[in-house]
Amino acid sequence: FVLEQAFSAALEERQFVLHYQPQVRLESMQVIGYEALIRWQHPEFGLVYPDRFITLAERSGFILSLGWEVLRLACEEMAFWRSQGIKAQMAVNVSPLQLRQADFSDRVLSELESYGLDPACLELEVTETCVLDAEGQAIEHLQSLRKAGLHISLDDFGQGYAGFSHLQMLPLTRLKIDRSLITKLSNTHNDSPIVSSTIILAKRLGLEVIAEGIETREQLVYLRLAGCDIAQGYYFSRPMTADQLHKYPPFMD
Ligand code: G
Ligand code: G
Ligand code: MN
Ligand code: NA
Repeated sequence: FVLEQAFSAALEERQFVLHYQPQVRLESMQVIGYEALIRWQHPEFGLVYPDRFITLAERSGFILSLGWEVLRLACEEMAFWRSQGIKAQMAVNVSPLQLRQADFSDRVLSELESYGLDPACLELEVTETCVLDAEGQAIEHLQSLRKAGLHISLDDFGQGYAGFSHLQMLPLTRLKIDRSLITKLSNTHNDSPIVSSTIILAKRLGLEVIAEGIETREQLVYLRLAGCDIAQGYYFSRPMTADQLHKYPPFMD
């Protein structure tokens, strides 16, 4: 199959790269970490975004190899940060299919260990579908990783089922409010009962709240008043290449 060959070749040629988008704690306005976002640096087509290939990678099973490559790249970058004395977390997106691997949690922990990294510096972003998906194994993996100190966040909350039961079934530390809800803020005169009550709900469950897709100062002010802990979006920064990040580290501001 042609696409599968292209994927494997790209992996071998190290054509997959991570871009990093800062996450800002609203209380201190300091960058506390970055979300790693994958891109395919294609020799012919240029920079290819994940919406063009993640679904295909999931269908072909390539997402498993790709997932380990992403983790390796993230650990490499975090090891570099550590060598520079930079304390920042890394959030990595995880496909539900990855959580079906019997050795998933063990392998994540041994990867962290091989780079000498504290598990608390890694956050896994999972989606609600992983609950429906993997016959309990997904949740067990997340529980062991949580126990080992990793952060687990529920990504894209408010986009799909937004099921309350999922919030209690998963060993979460953070809830990520989907961009679509944040975008709507500006159209509703910056008031949203859905956003503000989601924040209250999350806090009652002992979770930190991250809002993604923040683009305006008005959204920032609203979210801060509503008790949101952390924010991410173009208002602060677009996802940056490693070079950009090293040259203009926003955490130095
Ligand atoms: O960066 P961008 O907005 O184009 O990302 C689009 C989507 O791709 C996001 O929903 C994100 O969750 C997903 N994505 C980005 N990087 C990864 C990755 O490393 N693994 C997986 N499974 N999904 C990713
Ligand atoms: O994991 P997830 O699917 O949520 O990935 C977030 C995606 O949203 C990334 O592809 C990122 O490039 C994109 N993104 C991040 N901040 C903003 C923003 O402020 N506005 C818009 N339109 N997209 C954003
Ligand atoms: Mn994400
Ligand atoms: Na998201």
